[in-house]
Order: sequence, then C-alpha cells, then structure tokens
Amino acid sequence: MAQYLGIDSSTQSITGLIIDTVSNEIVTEKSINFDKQFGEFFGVENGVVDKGNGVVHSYPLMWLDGLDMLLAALQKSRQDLTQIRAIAGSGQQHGTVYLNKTADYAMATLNSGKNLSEQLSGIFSRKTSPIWMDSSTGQQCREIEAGVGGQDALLDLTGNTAFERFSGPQIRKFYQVESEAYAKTSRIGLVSSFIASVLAGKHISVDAGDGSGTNLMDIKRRSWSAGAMDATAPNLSERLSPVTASSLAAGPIQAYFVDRYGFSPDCQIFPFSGDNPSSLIGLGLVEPGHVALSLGTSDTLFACISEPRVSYEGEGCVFASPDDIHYMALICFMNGSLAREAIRDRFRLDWSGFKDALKTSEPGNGGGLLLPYFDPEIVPKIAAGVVRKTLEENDAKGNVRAVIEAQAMSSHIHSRWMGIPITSLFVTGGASANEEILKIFANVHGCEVHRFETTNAAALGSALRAYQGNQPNISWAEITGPFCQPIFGSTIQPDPSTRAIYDMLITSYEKLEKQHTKL
Ligand code: ADP
Ligand code: XUL
Repeated sequence: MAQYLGIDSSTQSITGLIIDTVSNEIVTEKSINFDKQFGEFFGVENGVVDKGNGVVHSYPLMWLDGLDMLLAALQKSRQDLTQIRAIAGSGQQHGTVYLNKTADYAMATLNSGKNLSEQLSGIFSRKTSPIWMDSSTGQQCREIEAGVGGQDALLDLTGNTAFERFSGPQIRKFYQVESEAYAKTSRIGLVSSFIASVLAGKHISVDAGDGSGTNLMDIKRRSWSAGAMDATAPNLSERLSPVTASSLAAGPIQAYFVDRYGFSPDCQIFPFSGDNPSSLIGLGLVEPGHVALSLGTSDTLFACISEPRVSYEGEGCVFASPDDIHYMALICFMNGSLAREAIRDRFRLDWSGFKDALKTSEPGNGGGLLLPYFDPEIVPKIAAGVVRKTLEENDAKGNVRAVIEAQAMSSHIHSRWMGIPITSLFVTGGASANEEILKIFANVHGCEVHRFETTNAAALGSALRAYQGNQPNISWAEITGPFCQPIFGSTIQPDPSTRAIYDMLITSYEKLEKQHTKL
C-alpha cells in the first residue's frame, strides 16, 4: 500500500484527501467547516471576520483547531495513517501569518497530550491574518508599484500588478499601521507555509506557486526580489523563509502528529502551495491546453501556460505552477459562492430550489441583467454595489438566473487576455456539484464542461504533489493520469440554440459593466 495525504486549508473549511497509488483510488475525503465547528467561538462568518472598510481577516488559531479536528476525523475513519508516505497541501492564497520569536521553540516542542491551539496561542505577533478578501490596501499597492519603478516594472518583475489582496501590500500596511508589532515579528508566512511549518515543527519555505501571489517574487527566477521587498517593508528578507521548489521535501512530520494521530515518523512533508496552483495539478493541467473553472468561495478561471503571460489591464494574475516547470494564468472573481448564497438566501431557497429556478427559467433571462457585486469585486475592479437592469428586485427566478449568467459572462469577457481558446472547461469547487449552474457556463462559453470525482481539486492536487515529490522519477502525466479523468458520461454539452441569445447578452452585459466601472 502506498498512500499520500493532501490537505487544503481554504477560506471556509479544511479538507484532507488520501489517495492510494496502488489501487489508483481516492480512499477518503473529510472536511471540517469553520463556521459549523468554530463559528461561535471565533465569531467568524463564512470562515472570516469582516471588520469593515474592506478589512477582512481570519484566525490562524482557528485553522490549527481545524487541522487537529481534521486529523482526528481521518484517524477515526479507520484510515491507517502509518501508510501515508508523504503529505503536501494548499492554503487560500495571499493570506499572511505573523509570528514572534517564540514560534520556533513552541512549534518544535509540541506536547501530543494537548491540542495545537492551546500550545501555540502565544506565537503570533498579530492575532488575526489578513486574507484574500481584504481590499483595504489600495494606497500600499500604488506605493509598492512606485517603489519598483512603476506598475509595468512590477508586472514584468513579479508577473502581477499590485493587488490589494496580495501579501506584499498587506505586509506594507501592517508595517505602516502597526510598526511596533511589525518590529516584534520575526517571521511572516503564508497560510500554506504556516500549516506546513506546524506539521514539520520548523519553518518551511514558501513554494514558488504561492510565492507568486505576494507581489514579492521574481516570477522568472522563482525567488524573492530584493527590489520588491525593499519597496514593501524594511528588513523584510529577514522575515521571509526562502522560496523553494514545490517538489523539494522539507523533512519528516514532527513527533506530535506521530504520537497523537499515528503517522509514521518517516512521513515526509512537502511545501504547501496555494489552493489554485494545487487545483491546477488536481485537475491534471500539467501541460498547456485545457482551461479550468473553480467555483469555491471565490470563482477562478485558470490554465497551465508555458511562459508567464501578463495582464496589463490587471484582469488576471500569473503564478508559477507547482509542477516546477510551467506557469498558470488565473482570473479571480470575489463574488463567487457568497454572491450565489446572497441570492439564494434573499429568496429563502435551498440549493435544490436554486437549481429548480435555473431549470424553469429561460436562457438570456429576457434581457434581464445583474451586476453581482455583493462584495467589492476584483475583476473588474469596482466597489460593492448590486446593479439590476430590466430585472425586478423581487423576481426570484430572474435573479437566480441573472447571478449565474453574470458570473459566466464575466468569466468569458475577462478571460480574453489569456489568449487561450476555451474549447472545454474542467470544473471543481463546491458549486461544481450543481449541474444547472454548469449548464449556463457551458452555454455562455460555448464549450463542453467536464466534472470530476472530487469537487476539491486543491486537496487532490496536494496529494498528487506529495506522490510526485516522493517518486520524482514518475512523470507528471503518469502521476495525474489515473486520478484526473472526468467522470465517464458526466460531460455537459453546450446547447447550440442558446448561442445567439448569449452573444447578444454578452454584448449588453459588457456595456453595462463598462458604464458602472467608469463611474
Ligand atoms: P472554499 O474551498 O473556497 O472554502 P468550496 O470549494 O468548498 O469553498 O465551496 C464551498 C461553497 O460551495 C459553499 O459556500 C456553497 O456556496 C457552495 N455549494 C455547495 N453545494 C452547492 C450546490 N449544490 N450548489 C451551489 N453551490 C454549492
Ligand atoms: C486567488 C484568490 C482566491 C484565494 C481563495 O488569487 O485570491 O482564489 O486563493 O481561494
């Protein structure tokens, strides 16, 4: 038996998925939902705390409680954790964790009789972590761009213009607003590297995939850029672990996890990556070609590319792929699942009622449109504010259809910069379980949509990364092939009779969007 564990520490939940590489099966998958388990204690909603004015944080201690609970659930499910040869993982991208000088000792000397949060509550120089939903750092973005010689200079260097949610602008704001706490910070990790570090009992490097989401990494060299660090905060290089290749083992799991959950002391920990870069692997995108769509808390559309391709309009991002060879182009929409849920809840529906509303309404919605900016949107960049055009506010079916059509059309319009013809979409994320939503994406993009056994490609991609790191002589195609095949017979075909309707609707949507982004 050869088994590998992938852990995805996401916005709303933490998931563990184990693969067996002899039977080529996913043998178990468990998720811990943060709101359900810790919502009351930490005061989070959808896994986060919205502090107002664009400030959105979460609690690293809650992620540790989630990790303990997840591993206990895996152990309880009668998985023999001694069989796990290696663990890799992923985290929601961009979020930063701030540790003080006690962290090294505390992380290395854990007592397996106590849980993680009891023992690690003192290691933070900042109790909360800003996460990817935080849009409060516009000023710092402009300052960092200016500091490296302008927006295009930062784009050429890091592959990305400065984004509010990226780690660099968030670190700069912390340094400016809480300079004393910054001075007491000895290490800054990403969500991904923080969880990996706790598993290994020492600081683990940031992988190049997640390092790309910081505005601090030289995208071509795959290492921190001195210029970008200088433009961000003083003495930052001392506070960051170096960027590493994703497939370089970081060391064995620490005794706490061996004694408490029964892992083998030989189980290797590999650097964790971002949730989107890990999903790239989990959907088998290890060669340029296909395009994927993740319908999670955020909606993302992404593809594997050979060379970094930049988005001069700031519509997209480029990350290093954790296959250590390619790159990934990505567009991130803030208003994904939470926008769908806002409409679902407004009309007191459940997902089955939401599905029925889509089934029984007409493609094109009679021209009715909605700009679904329940939260400030990343692409296009615009403040929060929902806009309706020829759509009644209390028309349940119309609003349900309009939110999904808007998301599908926006992903169509804003993916043009990628320069990749979208001939099929591989889907993942919680909402990819909803066939009626997928039909609309198939019709708007005019392409087939393929579904997979798990809706958590990030956790699967992590497990596959652990497998590849442990068996580096096996090619990526052989690693991903058996696990990343679409479910037989599940492909959703576009309906050609809707083409003309959506061609017209896309034109009107784009016009409406332009009118409002100019305001
Ligand atoms: P993340 O990884 O960002 O935490 P997930 O990929 O786990 O998020 O997706 C969680 C979301 O999936 C939930 O917020 C919920 O809105 C959505 N979801 C779950 N089931 C359905 C469904 N049947 N239809 C639409 N959305 C769904
Ligand atoms: C990507 C992004 C989000 C987070 C959370 O740039 O900000 O998709 O990774 O999933």
